[in-house]
Amino acid sequence: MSMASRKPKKKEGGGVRTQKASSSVFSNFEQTQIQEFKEAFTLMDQNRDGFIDKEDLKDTYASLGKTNVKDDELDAMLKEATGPLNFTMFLNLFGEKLNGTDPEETILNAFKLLDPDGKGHINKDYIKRLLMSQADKMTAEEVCNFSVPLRLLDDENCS
Ligand SMILES: [Ca+2]
Repeated sequence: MSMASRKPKKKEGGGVRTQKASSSVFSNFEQTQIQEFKEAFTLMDQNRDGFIDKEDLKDTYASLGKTNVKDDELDAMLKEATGPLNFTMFLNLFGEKLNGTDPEETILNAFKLLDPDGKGHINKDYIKRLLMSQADKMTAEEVCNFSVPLRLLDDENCS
């Protein structure tokens, strides 16, 4: 057999390829989308240590005017993560849900996650300030134009 001298095929990587999971989740999204997710993540990572934990969620809710969130609810949210909730994990968990066609929509989707029942407990002035300072810096009119149909803002100033 002339094939006898075949080289043993080197096993790819050989070891654990932990990077694979993270690179595949990133490859699901456009670079610009990832940037948008990063903005949303940064907004929620209140103490900027690269991980979203219970305190961050509490602070995020508090900054949105919602201070009566139960620990149980926060634990339930964090339980969805299989490890520390860093940006990669955040993408894995929320990427699909956050996916929007533009930065504003992405950020709004992030807020919808924070107020899943649409009870409107999110402070509308905060959202407005946010939308007018983030991304493409929307005007007050633009904020009205898309947030009212989405029932995110029930703003009497929007006509
Ligand atoms: Ca944090």
